[in-house]
Amino acid sequence: MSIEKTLILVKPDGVRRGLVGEVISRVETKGYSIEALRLLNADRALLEQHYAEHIGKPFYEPLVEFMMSGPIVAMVASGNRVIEGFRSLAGVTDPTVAAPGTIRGDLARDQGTKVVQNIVHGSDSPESAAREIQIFFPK
Ligand code: DAT
Ligand code: MG
Repeated sequence: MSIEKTLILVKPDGVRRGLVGEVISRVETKGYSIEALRLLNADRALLEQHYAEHIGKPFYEPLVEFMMSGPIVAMVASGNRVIEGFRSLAGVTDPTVAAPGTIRGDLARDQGTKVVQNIVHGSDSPESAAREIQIFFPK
């Protein structure tokens, strides 16, 4: 049985605020392993692939603009049930209601922008994880 992997992104708001270490620390403290990590400036083509499911939604263009607004950190984390586990560490999408104790609940809030800025991305299923890891770590 292969150990599960997930794609985690620290979004531009997280990098700008110096929260890369904090996110990595929460992942490692939980007991997951970091398998790969890179800092990059995402371009539109890459984000179109990554956020394909959201194309056409009202927040899609603001989402892409936000994700291109500064460097991001992409990483692959591994461990049993890490996909579900990281989503739990991240908290729900809306940081206003994300539970205290979660990354989004502790570190983010509504900024009044068209797109929700919530520090991190985490794959939501094994299929998404395989697809997204390939986008950010092709080989
Ligand atoms: P998640 O990142 O929790 O998996 P998602 O995949 O539904 O959420 O959406 C991707 C990102 O787009 C999300 O992190 C923040 C933004 N977003 C989602 N729904 C939104 C909405 N209704 N209004 C504004 N931004 C939204
Ligand atoms: Mg998602």
